Amino acid sequence: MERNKALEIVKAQLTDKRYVHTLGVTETAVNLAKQYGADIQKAELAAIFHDYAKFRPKEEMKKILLEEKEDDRLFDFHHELWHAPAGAVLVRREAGIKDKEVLSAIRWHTTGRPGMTLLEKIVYLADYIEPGRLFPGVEEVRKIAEQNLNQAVLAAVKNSILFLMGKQQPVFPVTMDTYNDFIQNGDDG
Ligand code: DGI
Ligand code: FE
Ligand code: FE
Repeated sequence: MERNKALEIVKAQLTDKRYVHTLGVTETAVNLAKQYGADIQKAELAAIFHDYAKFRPKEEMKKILLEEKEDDRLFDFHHELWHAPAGAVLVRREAGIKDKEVLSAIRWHTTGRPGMTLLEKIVYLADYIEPGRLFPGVEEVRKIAEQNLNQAVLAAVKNSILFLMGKQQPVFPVTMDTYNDFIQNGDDG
């Protein structure tokens, strides 16, 4: 799908603020794709659509996740986690995106997963470091991202877990699995 068409579709789904975030993620993902040798068009498309389902009603997302037999542990955790897997389904159904690599980068953009693909890492990291993000530690992750993709994703996952723990929030098991995978399998991926 052409960039402007994709942006037009996504804009209708999002608030202005979230759309600006999406533009930041897209620019960042394209730059990371160039730097790390990923498919630039796939990175751009996945980034544009990554938060497509962000404002869907909880009940609609739940229905989709049940229909698609998604991980039922999601229902025991905050519904913030649902927009990524529900988004991958909706982008396929409503926007007609068929590319499996693009859909999985959308699917895993919130928690990551063990054995992440290059494209999944790029969208995950771009979501974390896009220019509009201001949270503590983000500048450090931006610096690491210039040198080493895996180290940067690990730093982002670690910061996210520490942030949740700081608020005494539950951490979704797949987020922990992602962290463990990077720690145990090093930074050679
Ligand atoms: O959609 P964005 O705001 O751009 O970013 P995102 O898709 O990474 O979603 C972030 C939200 O999800 C944020 O409010 C924190 C929450 N989150 C991320 N990982 C976990 C989590 N919440 C819980 N409970 N557990 C997690 O592992
Ligand atoms: Fe998101
Ligand atoms: Fe996002």
